[in-house]
Amino acid sequence: MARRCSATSLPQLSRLKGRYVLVCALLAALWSSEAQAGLYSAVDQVLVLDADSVSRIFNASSAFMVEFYATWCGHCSAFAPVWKNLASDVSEWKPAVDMAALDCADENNRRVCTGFGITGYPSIKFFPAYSGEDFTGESLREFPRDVRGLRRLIIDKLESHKEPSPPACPPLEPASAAEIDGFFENNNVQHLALVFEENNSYVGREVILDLLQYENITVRRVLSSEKDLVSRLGVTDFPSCYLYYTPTNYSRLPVLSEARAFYSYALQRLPSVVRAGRPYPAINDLQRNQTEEPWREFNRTRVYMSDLESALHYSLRVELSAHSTISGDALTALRHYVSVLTKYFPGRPAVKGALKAVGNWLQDQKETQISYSDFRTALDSTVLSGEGVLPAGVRWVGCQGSRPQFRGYPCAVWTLFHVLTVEANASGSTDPLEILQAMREYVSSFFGCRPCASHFASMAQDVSDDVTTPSTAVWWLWSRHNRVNSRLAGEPSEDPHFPKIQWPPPELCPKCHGLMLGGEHTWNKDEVIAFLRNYFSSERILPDYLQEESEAVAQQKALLTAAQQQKDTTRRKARETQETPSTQLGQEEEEEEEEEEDEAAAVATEEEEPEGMGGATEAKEPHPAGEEPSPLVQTPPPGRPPWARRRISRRPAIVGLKLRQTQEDIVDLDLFVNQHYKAKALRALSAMAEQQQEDAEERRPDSVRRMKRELFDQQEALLMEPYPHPQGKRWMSLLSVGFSRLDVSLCVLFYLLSTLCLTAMYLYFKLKWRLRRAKVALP
Ligand SMILES: Cc1cc2nc3c(=O)[nH]c(=O)nc-3n(C[C@H](O)[C@H](O)[C@H](O)COP(=O)(O)OP(=O)(O)OC[C@H]3O[C@@H](n4cnc5c(N)ncnc54)[C@H](O)[C@@H]3O)c2cc1C
Ligand SMILES: *[C@@H]1O[C@H](CO)[C@@H](O)[C@H](O)[C@H]1NC(C)=O
Ligand SMILES: *[C@@H]1O[C@H](CO)[C@@H](O)[C@H](O)[C@H]1NC(C)=O
Ligand SMILES: *[C@@H]1O[C@H](CO)[C@@H](O)[C@H](O)[C@H]1NC(C)=O
Ligand SMILES: *[C@@H]1O[C@H](CO)[C@@H](O)[C@H](O)[C@H]1NC(C)=O
Ligand SMILES: *[C@@H]1O[C@H](CO)[C@@H](O)[C@H](O)[C@H]1NC(C)=O
Ligand SMILES: *[C@@H]1O[C@H](CO)[C@@H](O)[C@H](O)[C@H]1NC(C)=O
Ligand SMILES: CC(=O)N[C@H]1CO[C@H](CO)[C@@H](O)[C@@H]1O
Repeated sequence: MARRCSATSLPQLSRLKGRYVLVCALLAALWSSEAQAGLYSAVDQVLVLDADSVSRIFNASSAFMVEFYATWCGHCSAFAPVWKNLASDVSEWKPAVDMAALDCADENNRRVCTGFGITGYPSIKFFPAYSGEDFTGESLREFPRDVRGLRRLIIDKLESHKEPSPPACPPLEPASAAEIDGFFENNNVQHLALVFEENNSYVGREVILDLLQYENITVRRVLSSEKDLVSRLGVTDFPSCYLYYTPTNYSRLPVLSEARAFYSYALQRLPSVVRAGRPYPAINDLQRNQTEEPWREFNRTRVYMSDLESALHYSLRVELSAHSTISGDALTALRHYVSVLTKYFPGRPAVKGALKAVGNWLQDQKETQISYSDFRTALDSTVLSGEGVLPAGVRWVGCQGSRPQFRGYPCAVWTLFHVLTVEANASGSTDPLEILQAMREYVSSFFGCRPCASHFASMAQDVSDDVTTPSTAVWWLWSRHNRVNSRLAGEPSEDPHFPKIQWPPPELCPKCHGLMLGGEHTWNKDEVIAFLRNYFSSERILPDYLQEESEAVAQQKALLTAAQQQKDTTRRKARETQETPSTQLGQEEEEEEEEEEDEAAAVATEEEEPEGMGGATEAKEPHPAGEEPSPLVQTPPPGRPPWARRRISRRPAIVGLKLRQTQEDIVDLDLFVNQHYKAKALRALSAMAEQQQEDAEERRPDSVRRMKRELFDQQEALLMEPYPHPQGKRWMSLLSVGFSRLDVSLCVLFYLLSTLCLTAMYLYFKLKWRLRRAKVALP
């Protein structure tokens, strides 16, 4: 199938080709047996290996810990959470040692596993940096089954690593007094942190590795037996951590508890310590110039109503507008979303009134499908009926980013749902899953960032098992949010002024943090819930920077009038056009113009938005049709958040028009993926390039398949369907990859075209041959 499709290289179609090769490859994957999902996925920080990608562990600049498992083995599924937790626990160590897993139950990996001499599962092998292809790994027999033990094992392996050791691995051996004295002469860093500890403690080495990706700081361990230094600094506690500048200038690092997590927390956030490769955040980043949105001062430990109202505006007026009609699962999602908002949104009376009116309107809709423009009319006309008003435009406050591409909407979405879970608990809700289900459905049906949606969906699979009371719902959302933070720390989407940390940090909630017996960090569940219930409570939400209600009403009315006027004008124009002979064309134009008119209203509404968040504004941007940049090499246009970029024009009346715009979307999507999943995306994209030559889809690693599915789902959603899982396409979603009819029919079309082309060639040559024969036969 794939081969046939990719053989269609008619020049005029070549622009579409790359895309449809992918489509075809995915179709091919459907025909072949769907490989099993395995125990690890893209949301885990474990590199999923397979027969093709296993070569990555050879001659790599980092060492590898590889787990060989079988999906069906009970011990393996029991061990998988440990391996995942370990991977996220040591995710900062990746440049020195990376974590991987390989599913030996997968037919295609059988040969590889045999080659490594794997006989039982789970097995763990250590591959030092720069291992050769013929090296079968160092078996770690009787390995510990807990995170702490495994982490120490990794350190032991790194310490005994033979040359050449991983270049990124910092020195782990204890420092001597002489070394410390000459340190600043030989090194150009600002901070030197010394962890004083006993010979058998691992804390120092763990902190050294935790800080390995940070610049402007060096961490060394000093043993308690180093009497000279110990007495010079007057060290009495082991372990303890000191910041050392000169023999007379040093200070003890103030921490809540003397343990690894607290040292790392504190050191990573010292002034001028930055993650390597990230631009050093300039202080004046936050002082905007005249042309930009002014910076709104805010308290970082508070929640602002302005963010929540902006999130509502953006989701209801911009994000939803990507769906011209809403039905099926998407309609259910919308009903649930509006329903929890009506019940629990702790807003101003005017906003609550507007939400209530929209909720009632939705309830009155008995059809199986609604049009977005009707929904929008219902939302906007609440101001005319005096039921309330949802202010238009976005004003981020607590969710401001230091650059337009950072924070904003996704930050406010998190905040909104945290507030809703807390509010549901406070108002005595009896259904613990109400909010989380509404969130899951909203995110999966509408959230503009499609990869986020699929990651969230896979994280939220187990929600109904874990959440039994409204207060565990609060806890659940917090813990998933922290998992996302851990995965995204250091990614290009991270705002350097708002680093992604495990939240709340010790200074914000000291009681939330605790230590287990072995010195492992732990969260005090009850304290965290209590903290969240206070932090996100409705009484604490600040009303600063909110638009005045009267102002909002006046603005909304003006917008409605303007939209109405424009409608009248276009109607009149359309009628005039209709009177000319080509009536049919006229009608088409009218339809089209009505679409534009909606856009115009949306644009008008989004006037206040900082650049980049206005999805509708985006649609106006002309794109030179001739130069289609390659999706893989284009650099991102500055100043646009990835989610804004994909939300482009929604209701084109003509498919041809739509196709062109969708292509732009694809470019943006790739950028997004590139930005957000640097490493994973590179893996996946290179795999995809290979994909175009061969159709060995089932052998792809899970993460790659997932990535592709995401890419594909997103393209598909944009290309054809106003909502992701329309009922009419049951058979397609049954196959677990949502295909749109257009994709399938284009593939079939290509197939037919290539067949036609081949037939034509065949007929041509046959004719020619016959003519020649006739000529020869002539005397
Ligand atoms: C459902 C969902 C899935 C997402 N998936 C992805 C993804 O896969 N890839 C991607 O690149 N981006 C994803 N994002 C976006 C990403 O999580 C951030 O929202 C975005 O990068 C902006 O980050 P931020 O710095 O504003 O902090 P955010 O993570 O948005 O947090 C907002 C605020 O909430 C508070 N907070 C932080 N952690 C917690 C916590 N654990 N509990 C309670 N409050 C907390 C802090 O005050 C923080 O400033 C997703 C967003 C959502 C809503
Ligand atoms: C291993 O990688 C280095 C550079 O990273 C390269 O010079 C060397 O040739 C590679 N060795 C093999 C056997 O591939
Ligand atoms: C630290 O302990 C190891 C073994 O536990 C021992 O071999 C080594 O000599 C000790 N080093 C010091 C400085 O005591
Ligand atoms: C100690 O060194 C730090 C960093 O160089 C400096 O900021 C601080 O002022 C110094 N303190 C004293 C007392 O000299
Ligand atoms: C170290 O910090 C200083 C500011 O104190 C900064 O100018 C410098 O760029 C930082 N170095 C690195 C490598 O980030
Ligand atoms: C002001 O902001 C605009 C838009 O971001 C930018 O192009 C311009 O260079 C900035 N000017 C200064 C002086 O920073
Ligand atoms: C921010 O809010 C907290 C809690 O209300 C308060 O203690 C703190 O002083 C505030 N910070 C600023 C800078 O206003
Ligand atoms: C109103 C209500 O039911 N609040 C509950 C929220 O959850 C906590 C448990 O953490 C309960 O104690 C409250 O009663």
